[in-house]
Amino acid sequence: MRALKFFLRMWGFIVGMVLTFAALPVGECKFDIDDIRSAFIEEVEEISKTTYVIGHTCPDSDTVCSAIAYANFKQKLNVKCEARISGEINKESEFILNYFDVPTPPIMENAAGQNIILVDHNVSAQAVAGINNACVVEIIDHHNLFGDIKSKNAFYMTMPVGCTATIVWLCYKQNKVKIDKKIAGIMFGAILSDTDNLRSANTTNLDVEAAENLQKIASIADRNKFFLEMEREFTTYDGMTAREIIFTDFKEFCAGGRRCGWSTVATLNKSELVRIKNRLEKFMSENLPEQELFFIKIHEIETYSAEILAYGDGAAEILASALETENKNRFVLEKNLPNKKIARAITATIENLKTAA
Ligand SMILES: [Mn+2]
Repeated sequence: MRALKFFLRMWGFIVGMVLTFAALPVGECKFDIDDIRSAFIEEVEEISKTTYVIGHTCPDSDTVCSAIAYANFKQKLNVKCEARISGEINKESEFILNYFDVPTPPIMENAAGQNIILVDHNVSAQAVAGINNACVVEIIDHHNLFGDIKSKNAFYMTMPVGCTATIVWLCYKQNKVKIDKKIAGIMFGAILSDTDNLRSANTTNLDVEAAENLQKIASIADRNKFFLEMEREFTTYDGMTAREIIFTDFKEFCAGGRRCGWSTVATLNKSELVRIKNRLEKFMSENLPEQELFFIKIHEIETYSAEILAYGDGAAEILASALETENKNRFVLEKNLPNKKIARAITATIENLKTAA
């Protein structure tokens, strides 16, 4: 029995190697994930088993599209691979998948006992349930490394770029694997989503190069037009209460021992920004937040500017100092700033106040 098992494993190993090398143009490949993977493929519980590529919970477009594109890439290298999602997709992802006629992957409820490739995250708090009892074989990500995911032999690929799809694009390029039109389309959508149409501060030259190449393959004539169309659905808050709008994209952080709430609201253009702002201001004047300090950043997509509303004792002063502005009544950013950057400045301001006091 043991001998048979060993024979089957070796056979699978040899077949895997042959298929891997057969899929690659001889002498051209500089970089191949499966080359490395094959070295520890026997560690993977059952090599004949499907590997699932999955993104984080509360999926965004990068997480969904990168999972599909990376699974497609692995399939082209003859790896038994399928994409999964760890929750319902949002309206923006729905738009992208419909636009390029790509089916939504099935939801995976629990990853325990499965071979898993994680994309777009590296912490178990954001991962599908059961991840600590899964066999994680790869992590492809562009986030800070807070990783607490345990794995014997994961192939870990992380780059400080604007989008996971950019790394996936690089995998295709480096392995000289052809990118299908539909897959190019959803990767293009993912990059525009994560980099706010290549304008966000985390956008790198590689993201721009990837987006330009994918746009060409997907035959999208006008990038800005596609982006606005993609965001239109996402930024209509019709039928939603002010409270629902505020908590659509909401995070809490602690600054100098003070509990802060941070809401991000996206709108399509200046007039929409004003309309939503008036609604939210009215709501906030009638409802006290739970947090000591409460900030709402409303940005608009057309010119990528933003305005921040501040609530709570000393909130306006703290924000003015964090943004290095004199005006304590109106916080307008001509160019939208990443939330993380503002949160860091707020934290530093509060800590400075504490030491000064
Ligand atoms: Mn991402």
